[in-house]
Amino acid sequence: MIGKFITVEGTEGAGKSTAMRFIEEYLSPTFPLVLTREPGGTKLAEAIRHLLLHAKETERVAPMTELLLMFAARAQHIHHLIKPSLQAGKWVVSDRYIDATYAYQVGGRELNLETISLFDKQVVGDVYPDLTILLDIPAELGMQRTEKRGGEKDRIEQEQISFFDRVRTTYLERAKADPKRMKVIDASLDLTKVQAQLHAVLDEFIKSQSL
Ligand code: Z5A
Repeated sequence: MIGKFITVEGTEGAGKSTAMRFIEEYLSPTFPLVLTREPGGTKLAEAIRHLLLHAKETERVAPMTELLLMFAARAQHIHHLIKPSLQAGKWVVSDRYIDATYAYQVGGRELNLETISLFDKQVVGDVYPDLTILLDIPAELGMQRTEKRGGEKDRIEQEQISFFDRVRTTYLERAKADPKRMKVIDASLDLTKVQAQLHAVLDEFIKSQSL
């Protein structure tokens, strides 16, 4: 792969969308960027996203169905967008990716880790992020932020606080296990301080690429 792959992760309301805008502003003058998100990023993957987040009205989504749909969307995303973009030398920045599956489906839903690792190997393979920015925030504060923002909660956002606590713990455990790739940012601070941390992480990453 020639381009670089950056992912942004965090629990609900951590500020990922806000961070994506900042990253775009910061990198786009220098690097050819493709901004995307998961679940989603292609037409079919966006249709799967809609099923995943708004299927409540039709029938309850079983945890294993949720997992398989996440990976189905990801397979499309990798094949049609991420891989070709990286091969064309673009920098791909994705709002969520594989770490979200470990955090939400292993941590949150308590699905089997080995099953997910197997799909990780088969579907993601070597299309792993070069840098993952984890926006860390206590679940309660993240929920307060999204409540303040307003709008209807999707199916996953309606989970209990204990679910989001497990999601956060799993994210932090993954970051601890892979500190070179995953950089943790304190997202509970005000926007200027969050942006300064993002700035520092991106600068360090760019510097490491040009060595
Ligand atoms: N999911 C999964 O289960 N498994 C997977 O493998 C994948 C995903 C890939 C969709 O994700 C759902 O899919 C998600 C996980 C699951 N479900 N949940 N929960 P999503 O990324 O589309 O949805 P989200 O996590 O719910 O994102 P969000 O609610 O839009 O939050 P956000 O993008 O992190 O936050 P934001 O919109 O940038 O900020 C929230 C508000 O806080 C907003 O009003 C901001 O202006 C404000 N804000 C942001 N930063 C700050 C600071 N620093 N201070 C004060 N206020 C701030």
